[in-house]
Amino acid sequence: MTLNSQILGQLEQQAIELPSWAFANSGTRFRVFGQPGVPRDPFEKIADAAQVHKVTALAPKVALHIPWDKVDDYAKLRNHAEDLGVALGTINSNTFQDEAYKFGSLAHSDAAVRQKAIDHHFECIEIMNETGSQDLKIWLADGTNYPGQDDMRGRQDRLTESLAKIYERIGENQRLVLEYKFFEPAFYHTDVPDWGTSYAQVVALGERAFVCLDTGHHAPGTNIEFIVMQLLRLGKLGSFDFNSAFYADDDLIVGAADPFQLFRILVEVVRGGGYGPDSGVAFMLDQCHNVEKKIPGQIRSVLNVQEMTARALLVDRDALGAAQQAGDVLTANSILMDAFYTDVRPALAEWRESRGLPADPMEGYAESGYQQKIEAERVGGEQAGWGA
Ligand code: PSV
Ligand code: MN
Ligand code: MN
Repeated sequence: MTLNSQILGQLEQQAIELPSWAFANSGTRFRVFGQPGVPRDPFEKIADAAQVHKVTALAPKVALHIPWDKVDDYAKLRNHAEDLGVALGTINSNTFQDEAYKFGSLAHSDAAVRQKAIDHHFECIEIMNETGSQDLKIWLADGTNYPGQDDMRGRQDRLTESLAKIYERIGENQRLVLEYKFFEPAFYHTDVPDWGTSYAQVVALGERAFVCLDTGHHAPGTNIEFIVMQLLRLGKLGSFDFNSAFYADDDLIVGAADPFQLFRILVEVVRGGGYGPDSGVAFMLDQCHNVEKKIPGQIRSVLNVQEMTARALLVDRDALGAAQQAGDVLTANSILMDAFYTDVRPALAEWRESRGLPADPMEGYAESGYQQKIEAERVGGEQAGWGA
């Protein structure tokens, strides 16, 4: 099995958005281990993200998180990004770090708190207008810890109303993307816990509202590729937050914990028309690099996505369809496994070299001297926001 020119043409179109927060210091609730050379401001986060794109040609956009990436002049930030060969991408809102949001934000029982959260999203939309961003991504920590703590039905109704107000402000060429997560920080119920709830909410909003699927936001054992298939079938898969998990929202390097799961997801993405610039499906990473270095961590991640996409594109669709139609279980399964077990790394390395990229981008970055430079120059780097 080889990567023919058609597959290479498809791979050339791959674009993965990097999260700005992956470059800053992050950790767990137990400890944030600071690293030398981490960015001190959003400008430096973008400079680091641009290094990933430089050695891989895979990561042309950087997602921002507000207020973690708040600056006085977004046009300046946009120009800075463009000068470095990348663009500003998704704007992520934050309604989980303010004292007012102790009992929720868009679903809160107090209208004043809901309005505060809505206003924050209005501010995010204004920022999107300046950064040229297409997507407003909303992940809510809203939920309760104890049965009876609040009325789940009332919260869901309030959430619908709040989202409608935000959606009204979304521009013609913008989208609202609603992310779900089954638990944490709320431990009894979460207001947007699953794809079905996110789907119901975005369908009620309209055609520019979509679901965001974060691969780490499901209970262990969940068949995530089935959800991918269903959302693509329904035309409501807006974006991915890729990462990997052994247990819950681990935010580890995508493809690290379960490469086969990443393959199965990408097979459904390709099957469902979710791959490519016109698919309407944004590939994003949502990861934390707590113990490994940040920039190489992101390089490893985008390469993992590229390798697994190549394998998904290798699946012999015609032969698979015929075997499925004939009820030939073992042949159908082996066609899929043949693609999964194909080592595409040598072919990808050769292809990169032919495009003027380092055959091994990890090595290319290590040899660039950038890491040594930032470690020497930057003192007092930022926390991602999680530990702040
Ligand atoms: C919290 O679980 C979370 O990891 C969500 O996945 C968001 O996408 C991300 O934080 C940034 O807000
Ligand atoms: Mn996420
Ligand atoms: Mn998460």
